[in-house]
Amino acid sequence: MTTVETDPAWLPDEALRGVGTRRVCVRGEGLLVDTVRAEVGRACHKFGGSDDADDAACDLLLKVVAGGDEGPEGFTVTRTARRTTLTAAAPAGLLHGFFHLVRIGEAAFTQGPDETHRPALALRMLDHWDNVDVHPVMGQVERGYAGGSLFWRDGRARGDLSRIRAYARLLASCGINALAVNNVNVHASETRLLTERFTEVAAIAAELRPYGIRTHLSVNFAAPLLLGDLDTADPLDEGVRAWWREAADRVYALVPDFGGFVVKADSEGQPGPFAYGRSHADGANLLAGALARHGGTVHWRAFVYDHRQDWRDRSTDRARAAYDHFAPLDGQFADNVILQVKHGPMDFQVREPVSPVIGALPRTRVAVELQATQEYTGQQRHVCALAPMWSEVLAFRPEGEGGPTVGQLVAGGGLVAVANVGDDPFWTGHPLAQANLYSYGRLAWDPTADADQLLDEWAELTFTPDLTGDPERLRSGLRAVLHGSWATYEKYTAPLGVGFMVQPGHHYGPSVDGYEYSTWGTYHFADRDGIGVDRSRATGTGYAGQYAKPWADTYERVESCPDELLLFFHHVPYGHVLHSGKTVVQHIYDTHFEGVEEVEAAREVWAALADLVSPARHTRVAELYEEQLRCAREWRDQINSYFLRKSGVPDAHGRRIY
Ligand code: GCW
Repeated sequence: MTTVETDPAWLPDEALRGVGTRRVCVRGEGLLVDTVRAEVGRACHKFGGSDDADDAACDLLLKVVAGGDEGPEGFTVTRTARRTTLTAAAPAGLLHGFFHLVRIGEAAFTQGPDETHRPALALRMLDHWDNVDVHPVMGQVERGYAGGSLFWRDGRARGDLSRIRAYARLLASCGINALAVNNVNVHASETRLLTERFTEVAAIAAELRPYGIRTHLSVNFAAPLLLGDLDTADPLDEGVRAWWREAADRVYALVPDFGGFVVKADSEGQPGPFAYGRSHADGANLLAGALARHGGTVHWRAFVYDHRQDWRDRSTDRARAAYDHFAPLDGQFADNVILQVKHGPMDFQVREPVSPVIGALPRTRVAVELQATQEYTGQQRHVCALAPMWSEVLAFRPEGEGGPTVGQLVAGGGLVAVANVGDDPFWTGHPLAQANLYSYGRLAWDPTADADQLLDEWAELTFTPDLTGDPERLRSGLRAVLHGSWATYEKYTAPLGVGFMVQPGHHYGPSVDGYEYSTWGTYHFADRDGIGVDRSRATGTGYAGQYAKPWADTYERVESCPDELLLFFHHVPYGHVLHSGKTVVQHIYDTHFEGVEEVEAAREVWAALADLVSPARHTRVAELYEEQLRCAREWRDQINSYFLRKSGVPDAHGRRIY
């Protein structure tokens, strides 16, 4: 691997030229206004503008106007021939507005209609699955593909926190405003972050704060017990309540703007309220009670299922679990509890239906959790731009046509993504994986934004210094490698929504039966005649019935189920003809050949950009394309061979299958 200095990602100096060449005036007070002032100062110093123009003489005026109606984070841009004015009702709005101006570049200084922008979602969060200690199996960052943790090193918070400040700046510039600093699997030493080690969290919070990012902490539900203070963690025990109250009080004494707790309870071995015969509402409300008077929030994860099931037992369906556990609890959660639901019912597969939980708790604040880290989507060795998938999720209407979108339903809860960042010089390992972080933040700000446009926007900023040679060739090359990359990845991996087929444990690369006889509830049931999981009400697990009527009906029947989800909902013969007109098995062969061809083509497109892209970035991506291609061929050949051998049906085009 080539090494480079820390990459500027989507904020290369050059991207600030527009602001930096102007006579700028910043008005207002407070930490975030000071941040804007410092940004302006740096840009002007670099590009020869002035950062101390007075109101009358400036051509860019940024000011906080108390009483404005932009809300806590919104802003208004007014562009006349003489001057561009950015106003915000609060400092956070000024900061977001500043980065908006950076994003639109010279267009900020051409005349145009007034525009007011406000985030659709108040909470736009990243969850870091970072461990303080290096975990023997999971390493330092669980499902991390970009090196070690940005926050933790050698068993404690890093001494040099400057990179965290740079990170906060990147996050703020794409709209993110909250971050959890440790893994939801809270191991022994991480449990102590809440108590005697909270000063380390406070030091990190101090670096995130100037960019408007609130710090959250993942906590261990059994902390009062595990830390040896009490002999129970029962949520209804008075002593347990007092323990959490005191813990929260100490936290807020050090970090008054602390965001709250993230909790993975009764999930994959983490402790939870079930041990005491209590419900998840009891558990969540315990922590909510401790945080309420400080304005904190509990993010309670809905990822609760039986991870020790018997593959012989066809009646248990992991996909059903979150709904079965949580839908009956609607109305029982405190106001400062947010139920955090993975976007699909399983686990961040390349294709899943939208989780039926999202629309099932109208009296509960629900947040949707996405996975920016590419656990099942190529582990940041493959290009897989996820914005198109996330857009589909956010545009889904759980109640059918006329009902609200997922983006609208999560307005009270927010959007969360598992971070894809580490201490790698490119932040995300694969340089093009930065696009996932960026587009996530932008979609959280505006869930209706066009996914491809966001990818273009990311490219335009990131490649600003490279856009001097032959900008149109570079732009179209970047579009070609990014826009269709999720579709390509889907083609060469698990077909038609069936999921998994990955190597157990680390989840990289193919293993068709890797999870077929395991305890994890992730099966495809392929035999000589057919494949897929019957989740219908009529003859299957009944999962389809967890949706509101229009979707329950759509998914229930093979005829109306969309092709891309067919094997998620139904077990069908290999000869079943899809809406596309192809049989299932021919679809499998065709998509796997095509997927590899598309990777070959993308690799060529990238190679042809060598003269336009900075060498460090170009080389890193080129190296990774070799691995992506090797792995895609492995997927193609294992999947195609598996289904040829199972079904005995030859490829209609006589291509090579092993
Ligand atoms: O996707 C799975 C991962 C686990 C993860 C878990 C979760 C943090 O394989 O590594 O644990 O989900 O979301 O809790």
